[in-house]
Amino acid sequence: MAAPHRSNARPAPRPSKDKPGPLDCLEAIYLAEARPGHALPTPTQPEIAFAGRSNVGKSTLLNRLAQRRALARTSKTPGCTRGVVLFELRLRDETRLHIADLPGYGFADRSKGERAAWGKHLEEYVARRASLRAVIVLIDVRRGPQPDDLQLLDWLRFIHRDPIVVLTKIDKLSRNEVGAAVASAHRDLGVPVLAVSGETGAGREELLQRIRAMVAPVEAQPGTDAEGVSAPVTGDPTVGHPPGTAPAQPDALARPNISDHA
Ligand SMILES: Nc1nc2c(ncn2[C@@H]2O[C@H](COP(=O)(O)OP(=O)(O)OP(=O)(O)O)[C@@H](O)[C@H]2O)c(=O)[nH]1
Ligand SMILES: [Mg+2]
Repeated sequence: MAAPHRSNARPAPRPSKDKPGPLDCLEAIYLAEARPGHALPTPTQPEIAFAGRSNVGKSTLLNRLAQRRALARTSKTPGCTRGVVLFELRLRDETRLHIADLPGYGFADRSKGERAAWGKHLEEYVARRASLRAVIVLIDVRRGPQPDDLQLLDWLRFIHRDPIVVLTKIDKLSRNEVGAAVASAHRDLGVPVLAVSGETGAGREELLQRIRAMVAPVEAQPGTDAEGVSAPVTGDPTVGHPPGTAPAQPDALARPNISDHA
């Protein structure tokens, strides 16, 4: 376990011009960090994860969703987030969820052995975490999808994990340029694409609405856990998926090359 993050359970400070909204974050708490060889706590809430290249703005966006300045650590130096870091958020509308901030890929400043250990750790988290409802894949709006992003998206589809693709840092481009980038990513990836800025908060509500839909309680089916959050981690990457839709164990070729983790 690494040094604790700052946690802050107080209501978020809001500029006085804002009216209270249902998606205001009333509580945001650091729960745990797991590095290779360490397990996360047993899930108690539906979870989503932030994935993407190093420095794309995952931790900054998480802070923006939580309306906290320094809940997750951020830095302009790539490789800031070093473990799977778990937070709990409670919104005004009583939505409760966990968000996992993942280390970025595409950052090769570590030994080959360390990167391999990281890749395995993250693959296991994404494939096996029973409470994981969606993976938010962040892509820099100025660069568009890179080969490692495409590999990750392919693999997520292969293991039946729902990706939400989000273009970040839209404050860096004009409105027209952002529109063109969203259309192009949508065309290339074949999935809906959201656009956000962790810096200004643009797109926060739309993203939270998508997330809220993904973490909403599902109808209980006989013999299943409705929330899918208390199933044990069994080593089966298909845990948490409806029976009959589970894919075969992904083979090495289908896996993303996400071993460049910090
Ligand atoms: N202009 C602008 N800068 C951003 C935005 N999001 C993040 N940044 C900056 O980008 C840098 C990286 O941000 P992080 O949130 O630490 O990136 P990360 O994806 O968590 O990085 P790793 O933990 O290394 O994987 C920081 O200097 C942020 O201030 C954004 O939406 N707009
Ligand atoms: Mg980070």
